[in-house]
Amino acid sequence: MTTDRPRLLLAAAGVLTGVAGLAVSLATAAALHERLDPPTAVAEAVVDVTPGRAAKALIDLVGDNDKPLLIAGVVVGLLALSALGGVLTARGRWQGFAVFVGMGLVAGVAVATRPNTGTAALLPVVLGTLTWLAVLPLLILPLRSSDAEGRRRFLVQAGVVAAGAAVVGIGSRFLGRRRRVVEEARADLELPVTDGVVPEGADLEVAGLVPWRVANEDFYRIDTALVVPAVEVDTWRLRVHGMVERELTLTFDDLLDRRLTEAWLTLTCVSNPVGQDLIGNAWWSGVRVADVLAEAGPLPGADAVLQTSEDGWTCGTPLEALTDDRNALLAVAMNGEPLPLEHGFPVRMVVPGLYGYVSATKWLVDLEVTRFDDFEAFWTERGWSPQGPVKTQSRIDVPVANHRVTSGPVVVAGVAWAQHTGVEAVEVRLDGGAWTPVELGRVPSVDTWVQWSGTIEVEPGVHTLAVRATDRSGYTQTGVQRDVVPDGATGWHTIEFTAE
Ligand SMILES: Nc1nc2c(c(=O)[nH]1)N[C@H]1C(S)=C(S)[C@@H](COP(=O)(O)O)O[C@H]1N2
Ligand SMILES: [Mo]
Repeated sequence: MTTDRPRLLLAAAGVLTGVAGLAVSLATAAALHERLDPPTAVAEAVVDVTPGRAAKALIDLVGDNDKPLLIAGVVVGLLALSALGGVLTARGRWQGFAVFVGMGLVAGVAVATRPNTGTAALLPVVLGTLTWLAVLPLLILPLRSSDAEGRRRFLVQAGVVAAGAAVVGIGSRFLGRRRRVVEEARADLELPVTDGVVPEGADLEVAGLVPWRVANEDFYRIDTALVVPAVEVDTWRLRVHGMVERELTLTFDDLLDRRLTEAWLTLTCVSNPVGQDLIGNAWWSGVRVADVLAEAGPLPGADAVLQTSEDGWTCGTPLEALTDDRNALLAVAMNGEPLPLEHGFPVRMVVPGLYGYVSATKWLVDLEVTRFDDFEAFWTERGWSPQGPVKTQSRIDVPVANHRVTSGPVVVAGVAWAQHTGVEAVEVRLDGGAWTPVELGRVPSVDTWVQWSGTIEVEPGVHTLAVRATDRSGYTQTGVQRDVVPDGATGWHTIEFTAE
């Protein structure tokens, strides 16, 4: 009896059903100020269940600005399955319903397994799924009769559903967005910090060379959060516990009551391939982690601090690096401003000499003094090394790889880094010839990158330029090319350019 029902209309009924449920669930999530709406939770879960290397590739892929792509993919998948659900009702209504119930279950599991989600986070999924189950029969029943009257009734119902979804969708835009609230609080926050003055001679000001101080807007961003956590200053707490004499819980004001330290510090990502730009230098203001840990009193036997962010990301840092004399900071400001939300507002950690994945927790809320033997953290579970000291590296910014220059004297420039060890010398090599030293910018400490520049003579033709740094421990960068997994890339950045 149902074979002549037009498939296209059934698919349309399915898609419209999908949209209606989605609108209801997004509106519910917004109304509840949930950090994660169901499609975002599914997208994050996809990243999470993807093992090791594939996860890294995925995060690289969606890395900086392309996160919305993954969420868009989830929504497209949802709509495609909704269309299928509509079409399947021709075979028996339960088959169509099963598709929607299945999607609801997947979303429910994804939301429930996200960190820091209470039962309230499931409400958007539940209401969205109920909407699906209510709307689907409403749309397919009129299509039972294939006559003009049935079509007319379908169009009327579809119009009503579409209008309802639009109202819900637009309405939810106006609901208070937590992010906006936190952005406003951040704008009003006055911190007792300074802007930092770039030291004389640090920035060589060569055209095309990355500025020595990287502006907050230009600073690289790496994290697993698809939605930037919006953490309110008033409710923020830092808990310090585990193997300590005294547990501490600090409010933001408690933290600011302590002595503030400010320092230039270069942050680097372990996933930075040779020659790439997942690195930046900024002026950080915050409280020394060592001061806070001293108040808590780490117990003998502890060798690590397990850090946890508001969104449940974790990393393990050597206790030593947080208690020795280096400026490991609970940072509240970056380049003289409260941390941007993307960079960990209101408090993150930065540790000179360690890659971000083992030290630089953004949206930090918890420090557990513990032992490396007793835990695994987000990236170590995925095959990355528990220890992540920054490897000495260097990069050529000028000339740009594969560009053309005029033959004769050619300016070459770039950056080199060996945080907390310091860069001693940088050399370049043209066309496999002799290594020649270049000049270094003046830096305020061993914790920042160093700019380098020089002039080389080049004849017309295609050339190869390589760079290598020697750090203050006497180590010269190896030419052996190694990938970023498990503890950072090695090798000399080498480019080709043409002189004419
Ligand atoms: N909460 C949280 N903090 C995090 C991460 C993350 O995924 N989640 N990634 C870390 C990594 S791998 C790096 S390299 C730095 C990057 O900091 P940035 O985005 O401010 O440059 O943050 C670290 N802190
Ligand atoms: Mo990283």
